[in-house]
Amino acid sequence: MSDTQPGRSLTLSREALDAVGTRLEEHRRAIERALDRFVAADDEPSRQVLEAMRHSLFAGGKRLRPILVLAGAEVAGMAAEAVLSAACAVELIHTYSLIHDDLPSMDNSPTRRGRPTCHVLYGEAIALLAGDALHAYAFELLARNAAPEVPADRVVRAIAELARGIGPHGMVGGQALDLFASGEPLAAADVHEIHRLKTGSFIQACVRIGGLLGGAAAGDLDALSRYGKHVGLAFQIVDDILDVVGEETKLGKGTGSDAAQAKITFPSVFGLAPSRRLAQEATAQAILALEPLGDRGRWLRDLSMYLLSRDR
Ligand code: GRG
Repeated sequence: MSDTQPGRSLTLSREALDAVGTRLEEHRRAIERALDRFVAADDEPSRQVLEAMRHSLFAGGKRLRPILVLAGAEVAGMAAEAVLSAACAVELIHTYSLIHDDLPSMDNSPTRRGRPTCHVLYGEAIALLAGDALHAYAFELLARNAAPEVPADRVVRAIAELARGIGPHGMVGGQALDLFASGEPLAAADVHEIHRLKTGSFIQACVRIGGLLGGAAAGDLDALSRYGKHVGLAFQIVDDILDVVGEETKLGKGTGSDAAQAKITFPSVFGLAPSRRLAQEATAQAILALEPLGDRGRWLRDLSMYLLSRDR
């Protein structure tokens, strides 16, 4: 994808892209190990619910949201290890949202990430409970953040941040608007609003949770908020574009599902080429937001460019 502002490149060199990929892989491994500890295979009164939770949790997700928690904390100078349980908490929330989104009463999806969805394997009741259990356990994990360098008042703010990002003023609100909007003619502002709530507010909360737990100064937190808002929008637009032009084997799901369900997406409302431009603009805005952070914003900047060029 090309630049949107003179002198400001949105394209990483091949070496820089590889370096981001390597770093993401390291983070992903650390998160997978922690998740495997936190949601252990033998640690639940209901074997079925636990199996269903683990089926969806260990299905090859990109772990973007936990990585953003770690990145937000890094900006504030906090080590990844100290916020690892919070990072895992947001992945539990993400997994709950996908399980519920796939249910027959919502998107009715038979596959996700190339595997049968939770309700297809375990039935609807267990899938609902697995989502509920992940949701509850996420808040338990966040509240139990045990690192001594993270004071309790920061944990309380992070809990409020997560609840806000995924509740009626965030992900759930956006999901409801999206469900009721399918097939309806919408104004451009409505499309932005649906996606800001459904995807953006949770992604923004993840970056802010890292910053809050790390004790970021007000100005830094403001930069992280603006970055999270724009990168969340760019992420959703690229997701919509990939549903039109992506490769099914890489995505682990069929493409064209949004169009088949008359979903409100950026390409369906604005067209493919304008959607690409919107994703570039949102990424440029995300990078601009990092300017006050100087070198401390470098990893988040590279990450936003990597996400713009992703193919899965
Ligand atoms: C059910 C309350 C409730 C909310 C559902 C997450 C969601 C809201 C709907 C899923 C459909 C969708 C495409 C949402 C946009 C967010 C998004 C791009 C989700 C996929 O996130 P990735 O790409 O997934 O990070 P992986 O598989 O990598 O974990």
